[in-house]
This record gives sequence, C-alpha cells and structure tokens, in this order.
Amino acid sequence: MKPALLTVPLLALLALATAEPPNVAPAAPAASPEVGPGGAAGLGAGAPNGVGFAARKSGFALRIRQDVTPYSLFSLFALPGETVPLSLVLPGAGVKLDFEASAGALRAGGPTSWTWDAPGAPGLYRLRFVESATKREILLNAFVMHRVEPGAESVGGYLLGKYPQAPKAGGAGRMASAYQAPRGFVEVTADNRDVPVSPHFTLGQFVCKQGAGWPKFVALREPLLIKLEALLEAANQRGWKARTFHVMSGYRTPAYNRGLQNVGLSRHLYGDAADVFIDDDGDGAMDDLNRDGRVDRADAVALHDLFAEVEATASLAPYVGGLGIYPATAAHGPYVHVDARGSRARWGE
Ligand SMILES: [Ca+2]
Ligand SMILES: [Ca+2]
Repeated sequence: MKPALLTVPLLALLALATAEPPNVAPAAPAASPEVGPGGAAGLGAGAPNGVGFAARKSGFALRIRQDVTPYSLFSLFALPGETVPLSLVLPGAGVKLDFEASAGALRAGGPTSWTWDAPGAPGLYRLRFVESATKREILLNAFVMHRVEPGAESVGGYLLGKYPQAPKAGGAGRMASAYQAPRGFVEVTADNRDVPVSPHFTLGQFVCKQGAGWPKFVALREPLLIKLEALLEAANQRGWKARTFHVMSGYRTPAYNRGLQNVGLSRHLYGDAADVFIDDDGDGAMDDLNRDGRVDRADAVALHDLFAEVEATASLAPYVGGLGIYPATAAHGPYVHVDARGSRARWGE
C-alpha cells in the first residue's frame, strides 16, 4: 500500500530512518534511561564506548503539530491546557502503537492520530508511543511551559526584556508567526537542566547566559532540535566525531541580546537558533575539523559547508534558515550560527 499522503520531505525522512540500523539501543538498560536528571544516556546510549554514532531513530515517526520527528527520544513544548495534535506518519498502515502519558489526557482520534491535552501545571511530563510488534518507541519529554501574556517583560521573576514588534507578516503559516514573541517559556532548574530534549541535546544547553544561578527560563522550538540532530548525524557521517554540538549561544532574552548590541530580530530570541561548534576533545573551542593543524575560520567554513549541504536535502526543507560563519575573536573561537526560521539566509561567507 502506497503511503499516498506522505510528502516528498517525509519520504526522504523515511529513507533516512530506514537506512539506520534498528534503533533498539541494545546497550541501554530496560528502564528508560533517557529521562530525568543525569540524562547522560541521551549523549551516549548506542555508543557506550564513545565509538561510533547512533542517530537513534525509532523506525517510525510522529508528527507533533506540523513537525515530524523520527527520533526515539524527542521533546514537545506546550502551553498549559493546550491541545496538541499528534499523528503517526511512518511507516504507514498496519502499524499499531501503544501509547500512554504520565499526565494530561492522551486520546486516540483514530489508529494513527491522537491529541494530548496538556496539564494546566507547568512541568515535565512524558508521552510514550510503542510499536506493539517491535517494541520500538518514541518517548516525548513534554514540557508544559509557563505562559506569558503579550508584552510581558519577565516570566516567573526572570527578566526577558521587551520583544521587538513583529514585522508585518507577508506570508502564511510558519513565516507569518515566526517573529511573534514566544507565548511560553520552559523553567530550567538544576534538576531538569540535564533532561534530554532530543537524542544528543539537553535542555540546559539552550539557556541564555544572562544572570547566574537557577531557575532560568528558555524558549525552545522543535524545528531547531530536528535540524540540529540532522546536522549532527551528517557531521559524524563526514567523519567528525561529535557526540553533540557545543551550543555557545542558544536562546537569548531580548534584554541579553540588546547587551550584545545585536540586531533586534535575532532568531535567538525566538528559540530556533543556535551558535554551535564541534568540540569533541572538550577544550572549549572548535576542533580542527579540516585537520590542517590550526583552529581557525576554515574550520567554521567546513562546518558551514556541510550544514548548507544538509539543509538542501528534502527532509530539511521545512527547516531552512540562517547559516552564518563567525571567525575567532579574542572572546571566542570560530563557530557557525544555524537557525530554522523557515526561509534561507546566509552571511559571513
Ligand atoms: Ca576543541
Ligand atoms: Ca583547521
């Protein structure tokens, strides 16, 4: 039976998913290692000796609102009480999923569609979808955010500052809403900062550098995580060892961004941008990716060029965005900006 409803990007994504070895995480203990504090399993499961790289795809995929994730571990960000639509998009008919949620109401609308009514209380919840026959699963760490009203300049006592006026929307869909101030923020504490939001990234990697101590509040969007995972897999396929990207800057509050004298509409304000480099040797700076014995702009260019290649593939079509090359300065090493704004932008090339 042909999956007639699948779009080309989804088919490409299926191809990627099925090209993977079955992601049953043989080295992982049965008790879900992906959740909770100390989620180092999110970095290492499938590669227990630090050798090789496991993309950790489940063999099927879930659509969360409009975003599709094939990963066995992913996240969902919801407002209190929000009804979130979910559906099975791969591999199609004949697959039976068992499902459960730790809280809120997860209801089947049909054999391949569900809605989750998020609880009213902010916090971390879990949704689990398990393929009956194979026991392969997708676990969603579901973050119910703290809601803010339009124009709010703080959340939970944490300073945000003033969001810029959204430009007049010219188009429909994602682009039209991309510059609306976030309506919700995830509270990040010492207890949940290590919770994985995708196989190779944790919540704490994306918090703003503003202020000291906890809690902090972060805006984070699913498209960024889908994109970063795809780029990380490609980097490893290229032969660059990277268990994660070093996220030098993820979310930024408008107040913090203003301090950087940055452009008003930086994607960092909206939770779908990250400044990244590969630092698998852990010295705090970009690794020598092109193996010329130096760490400089050329390594950022190499990373950028790979990102540009990957972004051009069909499965990432919904997540095109900005790519910028930044050379080393006295304050930092070379890095690459990546975002998922929904339209192509390039700078620093
Ligand atoms: Ca390094
Ligand atoms: Ca180099």
